[in-house]
Amino acid sequence: MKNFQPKNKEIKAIRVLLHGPVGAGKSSFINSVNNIFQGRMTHEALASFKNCEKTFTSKYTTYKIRKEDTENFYPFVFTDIVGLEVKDGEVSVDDIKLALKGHVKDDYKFNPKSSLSDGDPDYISFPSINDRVHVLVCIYDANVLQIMPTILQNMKEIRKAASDLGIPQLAILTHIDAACGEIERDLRNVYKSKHLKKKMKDFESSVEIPLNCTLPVKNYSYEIEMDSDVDALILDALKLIIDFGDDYAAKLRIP
Ligand SMILES: Nc1nc2c(ncn2[C@@H]2O[C@H](COP(=O)(O)OP(=O)(O)OP(=O)(O)O)[C@@H](O)[C@H]2O)c(=O)[nH]1
Ligand SMILES: [Mg+2]
Repeated sequence: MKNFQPKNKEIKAIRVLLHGPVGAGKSSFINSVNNIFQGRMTHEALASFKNCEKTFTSKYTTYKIRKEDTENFYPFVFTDIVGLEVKDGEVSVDDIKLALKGHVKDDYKFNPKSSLSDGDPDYISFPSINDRVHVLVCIYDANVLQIMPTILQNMKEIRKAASDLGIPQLAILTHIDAACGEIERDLRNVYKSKHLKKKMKDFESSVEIPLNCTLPVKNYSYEIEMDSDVDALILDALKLIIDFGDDYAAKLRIP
């Protein structure tokens, strides 16, 4: 991953958009990736305290991964999007659709009352192929028994918009340590756990993302030291995400 370069020479960085319910582990995933590349614990994307009901992330912030001891960054970036909160109404589904096409400026603060529109200072009227999202990743907590129908509906709508644009999609199942005792005991049991397998199948039918595009991950959360078993699953997921995004970005041409 350290040597990755986008196939399309016009693309500066593969843009990964993470979306999913509040507390699913979007920020923690970005932190986990950053930890691996820095070789130590980091907290760039600030994960929230457990059981935080309101979403903690509210800005359209792009996170870059710095190359160790340099001023340069790796050619992939992550946008950690606001949790799909339902209490405040129609949230950001429309904004997320705009983000997919590259219309949303960095640091835009989501407004649950109204969606972004042309003319707003945070609206990019003519997005470049670098502003666009190249791969969409849905993040779910493996312990949530049933995703709320409203959230599921929002997520479906976002995925449909991505599909219409041809943007590839993956799902990441987090909190797998808390989902199964065998996995908590030893993360290497991840593909042996019948319980997790069933969970993944259930998710496949409810979110309609195929099993071979669904990746189990345990984010760094309570650890104070790096752990190679945690890294292995994060890197498996990251590799697939970047490959999918790179294939899509390779087909984009400057208009
Ligand atoms: N045990 C465990 N805890 C996790 C995992 N992933 C995230 N967490 C914890 O779950 C809580 C929520 O994680 P966040 O990364 O803040 O979730 P988020 O999706 O960014 O949430 P919002 O920004 O509020 O939408 C934090 O306390 C994390 O430490 C995981 O894989 N295993
Ligand atoms: Mg967050």
